[in-house]
Amino acid sequence: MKIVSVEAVPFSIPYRKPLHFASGEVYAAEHVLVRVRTDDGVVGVAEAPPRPYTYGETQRGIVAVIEDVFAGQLQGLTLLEREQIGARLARTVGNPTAKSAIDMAVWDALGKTLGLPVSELLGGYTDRLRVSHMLGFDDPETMVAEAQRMRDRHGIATFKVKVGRRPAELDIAVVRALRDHFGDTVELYIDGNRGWTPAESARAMKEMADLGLLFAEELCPADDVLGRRWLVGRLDIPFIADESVPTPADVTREILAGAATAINIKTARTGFTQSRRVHHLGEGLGLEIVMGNQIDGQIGTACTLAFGAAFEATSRYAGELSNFLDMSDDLLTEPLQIRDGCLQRSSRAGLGIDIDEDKLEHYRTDN
Ligand code: MUC
Ligand code: MG
Repeated sequence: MKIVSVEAVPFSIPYRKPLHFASGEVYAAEHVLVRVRTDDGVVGVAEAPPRPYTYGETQRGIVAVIEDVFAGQLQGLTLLEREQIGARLARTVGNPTAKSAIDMAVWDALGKTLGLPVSELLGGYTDRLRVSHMLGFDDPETMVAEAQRMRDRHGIATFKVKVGRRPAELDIAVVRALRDHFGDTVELYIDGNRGWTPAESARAMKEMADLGLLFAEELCPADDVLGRRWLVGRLDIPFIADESVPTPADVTREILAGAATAINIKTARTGFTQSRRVHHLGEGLGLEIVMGNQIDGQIGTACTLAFGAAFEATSRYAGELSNFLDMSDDLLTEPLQIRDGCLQRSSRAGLGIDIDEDKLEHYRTDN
């Protein structure tokens, strides 16, 4: 069970349908495949998605920090020493997706070594999650058509609508068009990625008061300290903190500050070990939890699913597990399949996924 190497392989897979949102846009999944090997020949995998506009990481930076700093620090530790692994990674500040991918690859290797699914090792609450699909910026007709396509093909009935544009009427028209089209048959919530001011957010929420929104997420920056507290205090639906809560300490700070009433857990930024801490904290504070999407590919989605299915609080709401559908291809031998609006986790050991080596050879960008 001793770790003998940690490998970081950059790859690039184009998006069939790019995603646009208030803080950035994605045209290709330029991620990093992380592989942790043990002296028994077991290989654990996970992926790190660079999100410079959210965490400041780049693809080359992720490869460099893993190769130059983290790989050497972990050599010789066993898969059971996960707190020691975390402590060594924590000597370097930042780099959340690089650290998380290593953590999740370690858990995958541990599950494979023990012959047990990671989701069961974490908590084993259920075997599936309902799926929420994220709709990027476009005009109302295109976004309604996209939602209808997701409904028809995959049975998805929960949609997170990206908002935060100026004027806000652009986004309000989309949410209204979705509600008019689907009536009460779908759940809708919005994510501003900090695009609006607190006052703009309050005005937009007033305009959408009749649209039955489930949540509002990061409409304005948490750094607008008093404005954000003012906004959250006047809403009658939960306000989700996403990019403002990448650590357990941030969750504590933002919740105690009145800057949010619910949280996203993203395994891409807190792995399994830290996500478990965030989950327990959220449970203790009585928060609503939504499993978020870091614009993950299928490897990242399998990780989100494994964690979300492990606990009651993380499987209560639909998880954001469908963004990979917008990619032109992926790296798994058996693609994930969303059926009847749900994604079922693998019952195989570890994460239950296998990398297609031919595809990796084709999409890797380091040779
Ligand atoms: C989301 O929920 O915000 C877009 C930016 C990011 O950090 O994550 C995605 C999705
Ligand atoms: Mg978000």
